[in-house]
Amino acid sequence: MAPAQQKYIEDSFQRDTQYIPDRVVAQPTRDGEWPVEAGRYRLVVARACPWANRALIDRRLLGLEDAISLAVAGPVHDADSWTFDLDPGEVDPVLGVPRLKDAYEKRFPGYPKGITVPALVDERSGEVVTNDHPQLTLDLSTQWIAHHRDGAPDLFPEEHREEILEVADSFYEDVNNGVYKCGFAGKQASYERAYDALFSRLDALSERLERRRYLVGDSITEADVRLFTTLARFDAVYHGHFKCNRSKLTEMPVLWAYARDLFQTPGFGDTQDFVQIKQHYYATHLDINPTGIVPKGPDERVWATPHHREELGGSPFGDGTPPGPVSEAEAVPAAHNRALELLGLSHR
Ligand SMILES: N[C@@H](CCC(=O)N[C@@H](CS)C(=O)NCC(=O)O)C(=O)O
Repeated sequence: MAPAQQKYIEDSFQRDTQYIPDRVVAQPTRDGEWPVEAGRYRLVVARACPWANRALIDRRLLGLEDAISLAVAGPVHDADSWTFDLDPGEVDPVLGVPRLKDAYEKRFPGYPKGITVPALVDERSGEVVTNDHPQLTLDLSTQWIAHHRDGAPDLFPEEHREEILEVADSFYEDVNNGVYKCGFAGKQASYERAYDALFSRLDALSERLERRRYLVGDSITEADVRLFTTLARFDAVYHGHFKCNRSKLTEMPVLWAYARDLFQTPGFGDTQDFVQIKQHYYATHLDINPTGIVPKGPDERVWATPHHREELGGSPFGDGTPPGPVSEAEAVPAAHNRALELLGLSHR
């Protein structure tokens, strides 16, 4: 089933990026700005979604788990909404609703657009606050500082902000969104255009990363988070389901080592649920996979192989430290990501 926000214009996939523009900020000064407050907001994600995965990784790297609670929707949504079908009684235990749509409708009755993740929901009112994930992820870094853990990295350092946004923008259209443009192309020519743009951008990124460990500066930044969530899904989904098949990630040596380096860093690999990732794409997009059959492979244990990227220098967390193990309540089941046990990244 096609996502509600999926649109074809002149046979090319067009992403709806008109978000609910509200923000949660340290010092609200105007309408549409909500106050940072620990225990007030619930981050709703689906583990499959690469955009939601960015927020999930940031929340973990920054140690915001106690400040912002987490709701995980089931991997397969219908045309109407993501649903909380993984929870007891198929109802989110905090929001008390079965569908994410209920939070959107509570704030905007008749909400006409896609019910998308990630979404931040006000636990008090049950109303959606924002689904503007590019802003939300930056705000986790810059507005929630008072609630960051000791040793939290600076994912959006002042001195690199311009470059981080420039680099992330450079691969957004061709890579992050590019895989969708390949997968949902309605005409051969638009597919080929997207495919060519995707792989030439990946080649350029390989070149950039050949001699530097991270995309910007010497430590992990928001730019790495934004590239990683697409690379993590590449061989499991985009190579087959979306026909991005010039090369697998495992056949692009620099990017593959870069992606494994991040995967093996606490906060990245331990948020990846390969079972849910595959279930979501293959069983939700029945227009491009009408049988709904979910492939068994590839074997994700290859993510645990050595990458040797530490030889390039850099330090993942700058002056900070890695996050501790993921809590049992938020852990990806071992059978859904068999690389984690090999890497000693299982839950505490
Ligand atoms: N429209 C936003 C939101 C993120 C998004 O598309 N999330 C997908 C899952 S990966 C979603 O929630 N789709 C459900 C829908 O569109 O109805 C974007 O594309 O950046």
